[in-house]
Amino acid sequence: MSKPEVLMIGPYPSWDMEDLESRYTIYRLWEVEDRDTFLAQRGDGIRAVATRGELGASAALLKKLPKLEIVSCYGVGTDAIDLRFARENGIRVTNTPDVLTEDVADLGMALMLAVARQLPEGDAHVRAGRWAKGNMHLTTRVCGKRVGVVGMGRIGAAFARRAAAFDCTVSYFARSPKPDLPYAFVGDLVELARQSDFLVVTLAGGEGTRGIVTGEVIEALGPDGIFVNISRGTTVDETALLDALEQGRIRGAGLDVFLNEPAIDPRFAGLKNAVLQPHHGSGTVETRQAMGKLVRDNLAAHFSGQPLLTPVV
Ligand code: 8YV
Repeated sequence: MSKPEVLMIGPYPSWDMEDLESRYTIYRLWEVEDRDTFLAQRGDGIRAVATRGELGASAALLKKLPKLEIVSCYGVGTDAIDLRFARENGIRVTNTPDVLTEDVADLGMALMLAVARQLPEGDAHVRAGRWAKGNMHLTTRVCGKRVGVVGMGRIGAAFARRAAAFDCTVSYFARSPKPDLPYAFVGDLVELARQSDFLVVTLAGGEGTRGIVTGEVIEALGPDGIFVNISRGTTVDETALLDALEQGRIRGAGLDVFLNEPAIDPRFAGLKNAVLQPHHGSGTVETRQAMGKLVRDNLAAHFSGQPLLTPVV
């Protein structure tokens, strides 16, 4: 029997590629120069798409795959996949929830600590030999501070647990209060920012949260406030954030996500008060192995007629 044809939008680690290549006929879209011609020639044989969170699958692409049955996403966020098109056309969609939650929350804590305690400056102070000439300037305490968590899904809750373990007072903004959680719900994001020393965004991306962190929210955080984003760049008014950071209207930011990744706004590179990461919240060997396995297990389940493990659509 011929192997099912799978279109990959971007590469996965070698351990996944080897397994996928042994089970499926794999097309590597990122290596294709003329995508339109390729899709016109091969599109109607493709039964599955394997993508990544940040690469997604647009309706324009999905329309060129008339026999498509499933999109399997390496990532929890499916905001870059046209779910409505998938739903309307009977295409299943899976993602990789849970397995990455703790690592993304860890990176949120790491960014919060790195910005407040100015780890990059400390590192540079030691390496440049400035320590022998004098002590580094003092930084900002994290423990015991007021942390506002924006979004209280799996990642928000995992982050809140970590912040609570640092004796921080946690409050949160979400679509609705979560009565099971021991944190204060604040239904107004500007008010949450006003009450917080650290504002940490853990929301899902997509139209429902686009630009939800407005200039007014950033302003409310104030000159001592630190902003952290481990969700999607789309959730923030990025121009307002850059202006506030450049003008010192907030103290700093720890950012794992941006608009237009990886070609992010060059203004970020000039900021001394921001710690930047290359969308690496889930970027550990352990988590990426679990994510890849989940993508492969979902595809295997689909092609053997078993229930999907983590269906979105
Ligand atoms: C990326 C993510 O998918 O889970 C998500 O939604 O954004 C990330 O885990 C990751 O960079 C894999 O490409």
